[in-house]
Amino acid sequence: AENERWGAGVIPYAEMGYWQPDYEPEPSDVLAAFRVTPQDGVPPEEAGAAVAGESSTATWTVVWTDRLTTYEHYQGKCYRVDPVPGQPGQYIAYIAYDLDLFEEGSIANLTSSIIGNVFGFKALKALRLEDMRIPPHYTKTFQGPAHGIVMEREYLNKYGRPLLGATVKPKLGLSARNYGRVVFEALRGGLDFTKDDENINSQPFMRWRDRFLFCMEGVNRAQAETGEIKGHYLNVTAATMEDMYERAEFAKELGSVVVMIDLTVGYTAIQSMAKWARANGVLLHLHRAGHSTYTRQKNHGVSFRVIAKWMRLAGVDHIHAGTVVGKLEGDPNSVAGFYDVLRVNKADPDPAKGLYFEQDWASMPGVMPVASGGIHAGQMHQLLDHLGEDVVLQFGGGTIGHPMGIAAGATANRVALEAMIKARNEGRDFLAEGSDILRKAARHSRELDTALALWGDV
Ligand code: CAP
Ligand code: MG
Repeated sequence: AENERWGAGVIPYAEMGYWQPDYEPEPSDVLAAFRVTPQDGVPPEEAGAAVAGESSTATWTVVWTDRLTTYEHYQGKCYRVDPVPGQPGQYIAYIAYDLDLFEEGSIANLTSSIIGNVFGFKALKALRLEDMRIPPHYTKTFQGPAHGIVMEREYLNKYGRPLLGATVKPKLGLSARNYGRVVFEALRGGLDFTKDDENINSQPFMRWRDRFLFCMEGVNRAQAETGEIKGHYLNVTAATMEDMYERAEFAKELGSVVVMIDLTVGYTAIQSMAKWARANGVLLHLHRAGHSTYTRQKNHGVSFRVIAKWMRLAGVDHIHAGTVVGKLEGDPNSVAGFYDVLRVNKADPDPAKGLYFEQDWASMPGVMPVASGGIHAGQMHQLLDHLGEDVVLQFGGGTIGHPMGIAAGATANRVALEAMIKARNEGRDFLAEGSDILRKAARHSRELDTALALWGDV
């Protein structure tokens, strides 16, 4: 019967030793939780074993050369399979991988195993990598954030509140001088950061060198006017590493505190830039461009919480991680889980937040999460409540769409934030009293008053 299902000569992975219900994971094992949806007739243990096998040592049949290795040591072991309540046909398969399966400090190597082949398996209807436990033994082989949250605040000399930013809009088409004007206006109005958009690189309407020059002119003028340290995330995403390094070097020469890359550049390029960022004392912002193609479906792909773990290891200082209240999807519990992955040093499993394992980061610095996408000043109390203090709140439309102009949009955000932080520090229930706090602050700020009139206070 087995052979009928799999074809002649095909040995079930469970029988090859990839299903080991008695296995107790070692503290140094890398663990993964996969949501598997087996094809009809495929037992869930076999599906889990197949994933364990194909993501570690196995192929579809026993090979003679297995005997030339201590193969039991290298086999991925599916040690538990649980049905998912309320989702018939779906199971969570837990797999343990020996540390020796992975090259030290390489996300490319880790992912070529864990997500390399398994998502195309015929025996599965769908597969989703929900979470991973990265043991300290492995964590310690990665650089981690170039600087991290604590050091970022020291560079910027800004403490005790979320940082404020804005993405320059329209996304494409502005000339360099007009682009630099937006940067200057938003920063002088009260934001800490402005940002290139994910798809601004070096197009015919604005080449990168011109953008960098005019942006940094805006940054420097805003710093001189406000006495605060300001930054513009200069996107150095390009076709080759040589181009990325050239752009990053120029950004540093101009005195930029931060450069930016997109997730689309790939894991190795991200790790290279993280190394560059640490060596050069420049913060590294990562835009998660493209992630939804594989993070959004609930039964297939890779959860963003796993991407967030990989990116903390890879060494970025900032990563977009969701807003809860904005224009893009993201439920409060999962987003809270993403933020924990980025900021907390030691976390216990928390099913509500989608955290399947304990995670000990062994003091690896935290990554500053970035909340961006359709948010505005009228949501300040909700944003502070959901996302906490160590976060960059980015209002693109919510700054540049302000009827009184860009600087006024920035001021509205800064006034709203400072009013909310003050209320919180006084021990008030800022969430319940949020609208009230905003409206009172707006009495002294025409900028905030106008923003609330246009976008509302929820
Ligand atoms: C936001 C944004 C960001 C998205 C990314 C945009 O603009 O610039 O790219 O927020 O999503 O292009 O939509 P607004 P995420 O502030 O004007 O909405 O942060 O979830 O990765
Ligand atoms: Mg964008």
